[in-house]
Amino acid sequence: MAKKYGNLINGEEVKSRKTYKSRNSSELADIVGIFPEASKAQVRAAAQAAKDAFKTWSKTPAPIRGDLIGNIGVALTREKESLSRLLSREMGKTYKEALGDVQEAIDTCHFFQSEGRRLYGQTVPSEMPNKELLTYRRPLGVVGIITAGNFPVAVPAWKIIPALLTGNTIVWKPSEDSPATSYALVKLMLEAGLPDGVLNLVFGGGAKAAGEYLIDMIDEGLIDKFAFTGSTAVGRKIGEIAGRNLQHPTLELGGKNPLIVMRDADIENAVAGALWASFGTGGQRCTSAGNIIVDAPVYTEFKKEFVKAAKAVKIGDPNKYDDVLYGPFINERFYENWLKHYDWAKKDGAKLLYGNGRITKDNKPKGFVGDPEAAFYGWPTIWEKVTTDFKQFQTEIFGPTINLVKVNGIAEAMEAANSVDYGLSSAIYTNNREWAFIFKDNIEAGMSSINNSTTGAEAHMPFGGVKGSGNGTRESGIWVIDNYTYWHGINDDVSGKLQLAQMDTEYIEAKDEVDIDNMF
Ligand code: UN1
Repeated sequence: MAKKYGNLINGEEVKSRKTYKSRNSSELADIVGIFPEASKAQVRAAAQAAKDAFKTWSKTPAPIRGDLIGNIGVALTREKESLSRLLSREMGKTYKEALGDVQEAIDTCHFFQSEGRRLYGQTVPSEMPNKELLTYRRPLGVVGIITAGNFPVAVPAWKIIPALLTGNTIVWKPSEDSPATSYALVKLMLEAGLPDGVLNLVFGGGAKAAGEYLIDMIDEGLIDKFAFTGSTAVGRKIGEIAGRNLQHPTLELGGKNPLIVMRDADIENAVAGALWASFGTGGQRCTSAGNIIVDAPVYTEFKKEFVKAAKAVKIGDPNKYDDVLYGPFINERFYENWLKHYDWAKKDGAKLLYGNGRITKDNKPKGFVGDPEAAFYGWPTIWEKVTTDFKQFQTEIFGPTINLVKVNGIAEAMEAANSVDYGLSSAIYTNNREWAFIFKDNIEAGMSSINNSTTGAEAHMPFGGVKGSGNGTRESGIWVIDNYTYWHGINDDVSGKLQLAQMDTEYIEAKDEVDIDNMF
């Protein structure tokens, strides 16, 4: 019998009247746990607890908060394998990738542990004598967080760790696809010593459920900052609500990431990068490749090698087979959304090079291992004869599918790469310095790789996109700190009299002009 878990509000486990089951993505009959659907009153109580806890947490010295982040890193390191196994079971990514997901959170802890001993402000010279100017970073207050299920540890950690370090308190609503992993993560964070109410966890769905209730708390005045990873449509809604409350949310939204292969590329390396970018995590990364843009002289060679590599891909339950490239869809909804693009392709006239919809007992690629009907698995799918006006070129599909787009030269490659409404990640394979420079200088994206996949951002680099991929905020590294703090400028006047800036300032007047022509 699966166990029932509660929301974690103010340090207590709080059950809800309504519940739902979290299932093993690779074996739907296996129930990981039963989780609550938080009511609006419970979400409000969590936000109120966070508001109350802010009073003391924001005054806890930053080095002490940093030390606690260090404790979280220690707990995550100790439980790295067990948490990764749980993550892999619940969400369906491979164990190796799950280890990477957890490692990204550990790296984030390492980075922010020592940031607690920096969190620098500035001392700034005043234009007046006996007056000092200083700047301080101040926390924003209560942060509402909603995250997706594809990176259930790394992506929440990118938000939670810097928000805590800078003195904010939190209500987190994780994806309904990964509640057990989220619960375990918060338990480890609480174990590290977080006072009650500093980090609260509420479960449930998005629309007309915990996610929407949490967004409602912005208008109720209980949330001071929102951080969201998910669809562009929901991001826009959060942006509007935050905007009318004069807040600046962190929005990490969709992507349709181009990977360019130029005529001089190392084809073997490009095929390996393209294969991983397209089918790694079953295409369910926001950094997954969406379109592979191939320079005409190597199109045929690349296509041949790429299709050959796709045919050799091993797919199956990652909990049973540790050498699969990818596992199942996170859930049925992801599968159904992915399947629709077969119709779009037919309508627009794309040519199917490889793939055949859902993997079943009677319809499976050679590399499939195990029982395909224990969950939802998709064929690695490759299309060609796709142009930039096709729906499948423009739309984020979030599954194992990729378009090959033939272009001629760097100018056409750049035009195709920039012709989507998204701008998250991007990649080029070339050894030509000029083409690499043109790519770097012109690509409309927040992140770019030269001779590497579109995925694989490191934990201390700025993560985020342009255009439909976000609102310009960045996660990770030093850049994220600006999103969880505001700058407070202080004038400290010890002159004992009223000194008026600009007006009482004793500027030194210039003397008679020097005239070099008449000097010699
Ligand atoms: C995501 O898919 O939301 O760069 C995050 C990468 C990972 C993070 C992806 N480090 O692919």
